[in-house]
Amino acid sequence: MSVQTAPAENLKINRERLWDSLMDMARIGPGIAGGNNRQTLTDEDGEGRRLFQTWCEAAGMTMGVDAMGTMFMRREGTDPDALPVYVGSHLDTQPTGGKYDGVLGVLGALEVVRTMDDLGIKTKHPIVIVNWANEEGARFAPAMLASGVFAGVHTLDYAYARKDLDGKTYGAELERIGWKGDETVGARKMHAYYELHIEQGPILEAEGKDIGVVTHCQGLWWLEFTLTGREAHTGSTPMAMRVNAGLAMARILEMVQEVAMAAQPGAVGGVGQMKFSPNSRNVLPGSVVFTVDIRSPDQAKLDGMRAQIEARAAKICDELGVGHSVEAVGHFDPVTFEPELVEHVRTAAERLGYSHMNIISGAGHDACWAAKVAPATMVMCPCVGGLSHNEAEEISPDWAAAGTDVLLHAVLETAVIVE
Ligand code: HGY
Ligand code: MN
Ligand code: MN
Repeated sequence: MSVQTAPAENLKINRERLWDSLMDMARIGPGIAGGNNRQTLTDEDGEGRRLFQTWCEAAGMTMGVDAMGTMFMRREGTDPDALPVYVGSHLDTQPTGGKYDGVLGVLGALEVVRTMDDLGIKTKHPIVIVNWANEEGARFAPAMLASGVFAGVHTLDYAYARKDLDGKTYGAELERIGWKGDETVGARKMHAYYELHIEQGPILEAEGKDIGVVTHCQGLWWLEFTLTGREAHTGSTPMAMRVNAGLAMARILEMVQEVAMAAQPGAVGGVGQMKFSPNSRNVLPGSVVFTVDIRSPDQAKLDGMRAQIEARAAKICDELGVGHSVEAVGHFDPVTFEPELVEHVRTAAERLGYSHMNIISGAGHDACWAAKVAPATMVMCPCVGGLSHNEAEEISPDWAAAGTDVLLHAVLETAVIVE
């Protein structure tokens, strides 16, 4: 009989086993400065997937893989007809990524299942652990590509056609590493979705809190600008004769900073990737391609920044005689997570005696797309100095354990313990 009992406050995960699994995974696709370079659909990603599969199958779970390469590991519930509670994140990393971004959420979910197995805990709803493919969007834009297809935001054809900087497509690379599954993307229905993730910002550590109760996630635009100048000699071309796409890019970056600062509080804007062609020291660039990343939890502010940046960028380029085009290559509106699940996270932190505070996620996560198709929320733990997307990303074993303990309790509340 399924009863809605709350997990006991002394119910906790095996923190040593969790930390060992994080360190074991971190050995796959090592970076050059202590972090990871396990970019999506690389051989290293494939190796990490196989290790995760081995661990899950050793815990008696069965694997499904969809046509985007997302992995689903199922632990049976007592009611086979009940929709599963999904718990997950991503194993792919940035090229100079940390050991915990995404990985804590996937291996924290595995630790939840392992703890349930240790204690013989049965739940009405099955549990499914998810390793979403291509969350980072570093190699194939946009970020959260596979969860976006799952939520019906992108088509499979669009996703397969996405190219990396070497011109390789997502579809070809997925075939190459042998992780193109046969499941229809998005066919699975979720009872609920939870994601544990490091904050990737400084707030929780600065406030001395163990747990972030994530109520919302800020929205995002990725605006890819292509500026067209005229290739010319950097030495013999008089300044007045230049059609300088590099200068236009610099003025646009300065303008983005100004627009984001004027939109404070609660707005960010910047550029992480740019490409000069022909990228030769003594040739003025014929083409400059770069992506502006702007975000805000406030819809009007987010869209207002986009409109202002596009209008002012056009003016900057016209003044310099530089051609320009802009394409939105990534977008999601601000997300409000499911209040009932948010409350499960909050009461779990209180039951376990962990300090906590409400927080809005600054980074995007697969939970943002999961929230379009199911009740969803997140649990966050601090990270040292708020640093992430950097090989020096660090968390404490205490923070990892606290976040996973809360995840365990919230998942059990939703999956319903069966005595
Ligand atoms: O871009 C993001 O917010 C996430 O790290 N993919
Ligand atoms: Mn992440
Ligand atoms: Mn990330």
